[in-house]
Amino acid sequence: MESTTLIIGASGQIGIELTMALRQQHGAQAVIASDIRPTTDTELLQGPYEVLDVLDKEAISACIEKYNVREVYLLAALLSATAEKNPEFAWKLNMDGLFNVLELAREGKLDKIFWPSSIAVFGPTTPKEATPQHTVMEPTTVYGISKLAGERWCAYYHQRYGVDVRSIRYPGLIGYRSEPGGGTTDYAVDIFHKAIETGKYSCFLRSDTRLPMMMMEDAIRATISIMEAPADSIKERGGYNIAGCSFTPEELAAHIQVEIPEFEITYEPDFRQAIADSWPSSIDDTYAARDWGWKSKYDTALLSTTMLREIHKKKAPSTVTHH
Ligand code: AKB
Repeated sequence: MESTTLIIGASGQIGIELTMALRQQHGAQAVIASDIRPTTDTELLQGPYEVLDVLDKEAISACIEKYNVREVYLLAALLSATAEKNPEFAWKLNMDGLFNVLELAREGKLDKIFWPSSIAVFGPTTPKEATPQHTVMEPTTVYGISKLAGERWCAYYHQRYGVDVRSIRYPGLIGYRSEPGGGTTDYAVDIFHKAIETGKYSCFLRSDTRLPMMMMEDAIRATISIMEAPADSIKERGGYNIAGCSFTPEELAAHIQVEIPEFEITYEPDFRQAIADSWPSSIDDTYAARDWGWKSKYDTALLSTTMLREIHKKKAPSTVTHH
């Protein structure tokens, strides 16, 4: 049987798009999508789909055997805002899920793993501008703590057992195909939907909160390129900084107003403000550029026009205007 790739957490914001991209590249049967619940998503059902709990190591092992899986993308996790509401479960899910997959690789059942880290590994004592690859890391959220610990475990499994695990510190990801799920950067997706649906948006972060962000297409390209890079070019076995663009809610609103002049934004910061305040505002990604050729394509203006155009298309397929 041909070897296959397993995506755990395929129904999530990154999972859906990554499944589509990898199936496009390798064929639908070569990519096994899985998540904790059954799906009705027609994209995910284009190829094999399994109900799989990342906390059930035996079930993952059986799935690996059934499909001759050699590569795993482990995307199941609680994101920053949701994790703060249930810290104990967030720690369990984010850490035990990773251990299960790292252990299966150590046992020789997998050749390669992708595990997502995040800008949440940084904290208030980290330099905020052009945050370097190697710097002070004192995260204050349970999500950030789990990502930092996860990075260290990935590096440990690589160094001690030779496990080929690769990771990226994603910034906020902005896409039009899938909904974000419980992150602090989610406003930058919701704002486009609300701008088109109602012309108004109430933002849960302050107007001047600058955060690192990235168009989903860039993020998927980064994920596939780090996984395709030769093993000896991957020097960082924790997580790589990657940069897309950085903006504040006020700046993003101004970009939207270029195309929807009547768009109005108001601000009602909630508990997510403190999370955002602890994160960098921009990222230095020279290590990713040097080691595996990373370069982003989307600036804030292109991100904004792409989001508006594509969401419009989805909502009113017959009245599309192409910019
Ligand atoms: C979140 O906001 O929790 C995520 C992230 C930056 O990891 N989007």
